[in-house]
Amino acid sequence: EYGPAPESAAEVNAWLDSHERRFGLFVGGAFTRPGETFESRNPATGEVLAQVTQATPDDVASAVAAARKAQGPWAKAGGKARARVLYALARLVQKHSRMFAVLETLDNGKPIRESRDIDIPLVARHFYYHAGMAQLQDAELAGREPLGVCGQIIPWNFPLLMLAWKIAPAIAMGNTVVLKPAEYTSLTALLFAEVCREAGVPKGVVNIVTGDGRTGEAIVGAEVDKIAFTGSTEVGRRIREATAGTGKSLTLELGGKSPYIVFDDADIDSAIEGLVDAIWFNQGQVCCAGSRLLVQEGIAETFHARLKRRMDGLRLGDPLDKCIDVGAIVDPVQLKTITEMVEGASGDVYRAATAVPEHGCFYPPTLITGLSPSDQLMQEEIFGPVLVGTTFRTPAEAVELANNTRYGLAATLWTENVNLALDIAPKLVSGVVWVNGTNMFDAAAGFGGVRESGFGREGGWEGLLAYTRPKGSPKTLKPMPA
Ligand code: TXE
Repeated sequence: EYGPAPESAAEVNAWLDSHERRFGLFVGGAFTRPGETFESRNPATGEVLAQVTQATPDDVASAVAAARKAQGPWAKAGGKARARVLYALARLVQKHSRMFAVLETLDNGKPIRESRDIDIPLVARHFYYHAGMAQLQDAELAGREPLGVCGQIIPWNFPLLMLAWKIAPAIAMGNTVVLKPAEYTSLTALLFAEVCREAGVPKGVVNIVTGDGRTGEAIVGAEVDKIAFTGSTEVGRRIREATAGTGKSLTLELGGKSPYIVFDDADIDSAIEGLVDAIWFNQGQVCCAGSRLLVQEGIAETFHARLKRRMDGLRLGDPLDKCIDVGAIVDPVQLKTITEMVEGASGDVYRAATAVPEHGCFYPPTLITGLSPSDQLMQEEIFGPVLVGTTFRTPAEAVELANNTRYGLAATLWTENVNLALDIAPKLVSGVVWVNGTNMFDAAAGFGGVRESGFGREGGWEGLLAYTRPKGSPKTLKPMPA
């Protein structure tokens, strides 16, 4: 059971070889011939996994046309018919889960334990949940109709899971989609395209176009009815500007600098385990990562000492190894950003005394304490395995520090005092607040931010309604008069 399992990559390699390691786009239910391509690499080894097509604006227009053609019949098919397709997708994700997990780990660098036990099961759960919700549209949601064609742009940190968050509710409600995975991690989306064929998804309902930001811009500018974006705050701002006045619906799920507050009565062991999950899960490349540690003064010394000991025990290395806790950073560019941000740090920097592989994009778990609240590292998203922290004296000060950010995606607090938790949680300006736990996700619960973390919710009722409008509202593709 333990140790690297190279044989698990054999079926993935066979699949990549069956495409001669060159992929076209998935448009209208079939793969196009590869156009101009770029490389997708394994960040743990630097090995080129495949060549992926850089979709042009014309390619995007073809995909949108295919989605447009498919949309009417898909909406008319009704909730039950759509549910059958979503259930088939869920079952096939489970059937191919090993292949999806290994491919995700090879392409993204995340530990196989995470892709196998978290990402892929949550993907299946998302399709099961939305299969159930699709049927509701025939009854409880009969007063609402789909938006039409949705352009969806996703990041590289949870490639298949973000795809599921976007595609499942959209197609459940009768929309069709043109989705672009991030350029670092296109491969599980392409495998998913193949699974769509196996599941009997009608041609044109799901279209996958690969490429970088230029392809993303083409989607934003195309004749679509909605843009759903998850990624950096900077690009989110640009998309908001580009869609303003076009009548396109928009949801943005952006960055964060989420506080992780530990009160002096907290169960320290649990709070430390929670912290490992909050900031070292997926190498800290998580939008809601608990990346800002706020510890009450009375326990700060003990807490930091125990945390450092726990950090030293984290194992870094080959993401395919089932014993590994921390895998590879997604790309050399991201690794460079993290390295430079930490090099410029003014506080006390503690690097875990764990062995770091010489080659590949690896960065050790790092803790930086003694920073002032206004310090750049306390304010900016690092998006890596780097925790920054300071201390507080009173609950009021904790709230003030926690809210001292331009973001508002998630917050975690640890205390054994339920009254304190109930008092503090509503005062935190945050899309989600977790108490004595962290990273708790479910398809039935809405997730999303406030402030510069974006707007709109994914999952739950709100996420579903965001892919519909009241029946009979005018289609608003034309620019509004100035
Ligand atoms: O993100 P981008 P990057 C943050 C994190 C990270 C930083 C940079 O801090 O270090 O962003 O990462 C597409 N129009 N997050 O550069 O560029 C792009 O191709 C339309 C937080 O990779 O935002 C990809 O598919 N689309 C975050 C997607 O946007 C454009 C997750 C995200 O890439 C585009 C990722 C454009 N002009 C990064 N430019 C989170 N909240 O989880 C790029 N894209």
